[in-house]
Amino acid sequence: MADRAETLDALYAAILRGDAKGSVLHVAEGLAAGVAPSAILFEAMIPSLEEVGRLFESGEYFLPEMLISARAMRSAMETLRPHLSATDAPSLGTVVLGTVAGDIHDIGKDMVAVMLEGAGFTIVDLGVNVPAARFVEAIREHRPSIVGMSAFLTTTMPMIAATIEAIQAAGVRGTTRIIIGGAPIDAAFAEAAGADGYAPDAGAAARLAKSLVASGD
Ligand code: B1M
Repeated sequence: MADRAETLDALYAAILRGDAKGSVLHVAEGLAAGVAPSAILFEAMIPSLEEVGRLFESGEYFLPEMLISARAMRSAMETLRPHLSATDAPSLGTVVLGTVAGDIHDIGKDMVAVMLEGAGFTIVDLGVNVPAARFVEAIREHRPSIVGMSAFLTTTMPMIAATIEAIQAAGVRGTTRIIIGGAPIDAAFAEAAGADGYAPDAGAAARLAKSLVASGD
């Protein structure tokens, strides 16, 4: 049987070359060998996609390579997800989550969904390219404790502020807390956009959501 480091290296390499079958196999291999699901995610899967981003930036990867690596990541996530979010605790409340208009990246947003679910929230995932009006509609329908928005492109960051404005203009913000994230987002942007909080990664998003619900802030 392959050891921990070999399995994580093989998974990293499989996502990098866009090998979906291999990615699934190595996740299963890691789980069977007792590697913690969070280690599989944070030590192999995420670093591999970060490398994909670097290769794209340096012109060594093009859109098709980025796409097939993303597909391999998705397949691996499908296998890993049940092991990350195993909780029978009563719901801490509802989180409405989505990637803002103009942006179709969803891997990071899906990880946030998995971690929030694992922390005990009920998730209403609006998907990607979500117009402001759809967030407003979902708040009316689901009365969430938290609304979470992701933006992954510098060009779609302004849609976060626009969506928050639309939520306020529609008079539905009430006690709903808005948290945001995505690679180009930081705390200063979150404050300027009128969000209640920002988290740099999925684990931090779950901790932030829990603390906002607990404090009633
Ligand atoms: Co895109 N892409 N992409 N892409 N892509 C990036 C984001 C980019 C940084 C690559 C690069 O140049 N290095 C770059 C953006 C540059 C910029 O804006 N300055 C980029 C570009 C340019 C583009 C296109 C414009 C390319 C083109 O068409 N020429 C295009 C845009 C399409 C669009 O949205 N309109 C595009 C398309 C694509 C694919 C479709 C091929 C694919 C997406 C597949 C998918 O998501 N289903 C793709 C991919 C895979 C990437 C990279 C390589 C990986 C993204 C990813 O999944 N990362 C990415 C480079 C990179 O990130 N290194 C890149 C892993 C993920 C775990 O991290 O997404 O940061 P991340 O999510 C984290 C945190 O941000 C945080 O938690 C997550 C988990 O820890 N987080 C939150 C996320 N949401 C949160 C919400 C919260 C809190 C925390 O609260 C609610």
